[in-house]
Amino acid sequence: MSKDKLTIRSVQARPVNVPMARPLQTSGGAVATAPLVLIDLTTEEGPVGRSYIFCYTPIALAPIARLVENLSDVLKGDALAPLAIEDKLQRTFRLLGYQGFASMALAGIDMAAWDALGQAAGLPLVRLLGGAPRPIPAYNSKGLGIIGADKAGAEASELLAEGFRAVKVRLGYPDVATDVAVVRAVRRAVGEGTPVMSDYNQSLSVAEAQQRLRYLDGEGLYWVEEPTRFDDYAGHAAIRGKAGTPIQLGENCWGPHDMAKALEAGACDYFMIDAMKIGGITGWQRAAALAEPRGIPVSCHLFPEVSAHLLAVTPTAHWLEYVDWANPILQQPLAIKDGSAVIPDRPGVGLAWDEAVVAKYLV
Ligand code: SMN
Ligand code: MG
Repeated sequence: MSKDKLTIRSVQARPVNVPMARPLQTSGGAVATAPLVLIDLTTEEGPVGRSYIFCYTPIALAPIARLVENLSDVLKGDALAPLAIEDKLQRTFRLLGYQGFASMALAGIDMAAWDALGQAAGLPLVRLLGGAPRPIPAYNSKGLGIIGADKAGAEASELLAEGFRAVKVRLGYPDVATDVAVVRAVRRAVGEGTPVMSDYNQSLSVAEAQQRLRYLDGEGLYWVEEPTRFDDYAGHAAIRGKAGTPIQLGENCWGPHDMAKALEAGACDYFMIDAMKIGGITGWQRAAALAEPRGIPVSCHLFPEVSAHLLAVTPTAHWLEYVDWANPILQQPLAIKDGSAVIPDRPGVGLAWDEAVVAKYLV
């Protein structure tokens, strides 16, 4: 059978709850494990597209996996064309609404579909999208939760020692003095030249954020992420208007439409795309096209494996957020070399499950 025209046979979704070496406490909530739904999209012609979606809490695992599998019958027999799939699933969910679980399911299927296309073409995703592999600068984001100034310095050194040249620290301690003490502890550990990103995880009011940033502006932070609730774009714009540190947001924007509103409001200097919440590879490309004419540097949020390919075809590509949370269930985790992610020279995204480990963490 020809592989240049693929037909969807089935969509399988498996919920796994993967332990994290460093559970992450943020000021907006804790992530204690990596609750992932693994998607296998099987085609009649052979290629199996793979993706995972990140559910934030194990409570959401089973319902999201069920929702994805319920789409198997909706898509069975359809041509494997991501744009047509997106159109069909958006119509399926139009009355329910496009945010939340439905959007996560749609994005997971989109990423698996593009993966299958890459496999059929024998091309890594980056090449399928017209780009060429290159090293993608990465910061280590898998630690430096709310752990206090006493522990932050040592943890920052450990994160850098894993081969990175930048780290991200979570802020939002009960008072700004502790925020500053933590940032200074990290700075002492990593040295002057190392970018230190920071993240408030939506925990401050607008006024509080403006006040804290007056203290933090002198600390040389590379960016301050989500100082207030993610969808208060006017609030972010007001914070940004007074801040001397660049404002980063975007991980919680659902689709390019939310992103357009954030950019329209002047909410941020930098934007970070979450491959799942933005709508998969299809959504990412539209998002990248919004950022380019405005000159907004684009980083990724989570999903480092697929995001490495996508940043390589994003004209204003900035930083890859590295977390290793899916590594235990992957046969070949994303490699880091000289502070940058290495895009694998394998067809598609390059994800393959380590089935023995998957079996262990299956919910
Ligand atoms: C984050 C990511 C994933 C879960 C919790 C918190 C954080 C980040 O906002 O940007 O890394
Ligand atoms: Mg964040």
